[in-house]
Amino acid sequence: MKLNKAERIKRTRVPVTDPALGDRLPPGQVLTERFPVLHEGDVPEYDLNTWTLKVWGHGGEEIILSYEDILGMPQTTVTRDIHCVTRWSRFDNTFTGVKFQDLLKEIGVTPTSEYLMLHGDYDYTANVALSDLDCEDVLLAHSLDGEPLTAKHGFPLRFVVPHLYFWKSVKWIRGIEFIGENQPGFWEQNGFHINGDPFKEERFSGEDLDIPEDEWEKKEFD
Ligand SMILES: Nc1nc2c(c(=O)[nH]1)N[C@H]1C(S)=C(S)[C@@H](COP(=O)(O)O)O[C@H]1N2
Ligand SMILES: [Mo]
Repeated sequence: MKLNKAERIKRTRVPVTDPALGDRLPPGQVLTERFPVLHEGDVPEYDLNTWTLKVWGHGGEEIILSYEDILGMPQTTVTRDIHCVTRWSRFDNTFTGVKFQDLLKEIGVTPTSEYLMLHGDYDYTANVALSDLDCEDVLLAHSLDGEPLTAKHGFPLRFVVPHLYFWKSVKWIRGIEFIGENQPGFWEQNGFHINGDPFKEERFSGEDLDIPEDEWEKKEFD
């Protein structure tokens, strides 16, 4: 029997953390210099003239942004470590894009709900608390290390929430939905933790769920 993703991660040997990395590497993580590619489904292709980002659920009318709108907003660059629940961490990733805080200012949205659902192609979702997005280093990023994101890493726009496990950093972001009550997104419904703080090792949900096959079969780097 093939194990589902959460079950497989649970069974992998817990790596010994290099003490020289101090508190920088979260517990149970291994440092990698390569940049693994992980996702469900196909890599989308876009025409940037028709690409849109929608925002809804905030009380007002649905807001539809073009790629030009995003590039016209204040731009921010941050360098952060990222941590994947499959146990790799990568230090010093420099992302450029629009801070979530600036996006809200630019579109004049004052959130009244505490939770959001992020929607990425194709039909990928991740739930996040507003408090986890209301940070100086949460970006809708279009570039990594000064270059546009590659298609596999989320071109043209991805979320980057560096202080949560990387599954929350939705690639190919197309929708930002404000939701009244916290609801699990794709991986959160499939054995993973509702919050996902790597320093607290919030990897798995307690429930024993039936989980579909995952992207690990085609592990690759880009
Ligand atoms: N749209 C979308 N975003 C996604 C995913 C996905 O399947 N679809 N996978 C998530 C997971 S599980 C991880 S670990 C990271 C991987 O990002 P990377 O391929 O740039 O390393 O993207 C996240 N964002
Ligand atoms: Mo992941």
